Order: sequence, then C-alpha cells, then structure tokens
Amino acid sequence: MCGNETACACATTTATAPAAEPGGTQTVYQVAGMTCGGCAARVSKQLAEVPGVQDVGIDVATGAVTVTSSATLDDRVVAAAVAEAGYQLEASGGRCRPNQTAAS
Ligand SMILES: [Cu+2]
Repeated sequence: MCGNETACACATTTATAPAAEPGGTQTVYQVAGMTCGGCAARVSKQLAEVPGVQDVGIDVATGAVTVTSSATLDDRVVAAAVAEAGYQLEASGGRCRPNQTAAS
C-alpha cells in the first residue's frame, strides 16, 4: 500500500497480486521514452544484466516492459538499469508508486 489508495490502482488490484509462475516471476514495468526497436534493445540489454533476470519482453508502443526473474526484483535496481540504458522507469506493475515525484 502506498497511502494513495483512493487514487491508485492498488485499491482494485489487491486481489490479483502476481504470484510466482513456473519459470519465474513476471513483473510489468512502465518505461518512458522508448520509440523504436533500438530503444527496446538497449533497455532489454541492461535489464538482462540485472541479477536474477531470466527474460525481458518489451512493447515499445505502450512502454510496457515485462521482466521474468527468478526472484522479486528491487525496483531501485530495475530503475537503475533502465536509467543506464538512457530511459526512465515510470512505474512498476502491480504496485503503487511510493510517491508522486515530479520527475522530469
Ligand atoms: Cu529508439
């Protein structure tokens, strides 16, 4: 919970918290700024280097980045990897943003 439940998807998605799936845990992140396959490749490459990451799937059109990992990833580590690629992690799927920082 993030303290912002009334305005946040948490209020309606608590019953569908993602469970560990065979082959790994999938988490969907939202990444801003990707415009083409080259962007996706850069983000994918960085995320693939994060310990525990098994697979990375990117939908450039929506900015959705699906990461399959052997364990739950630290958002800060994921954000750092995305930043390393030159993009910005906007949100992590299934969870609230801790606070609405006015980034960028
Ligand atoms: Cu691009």
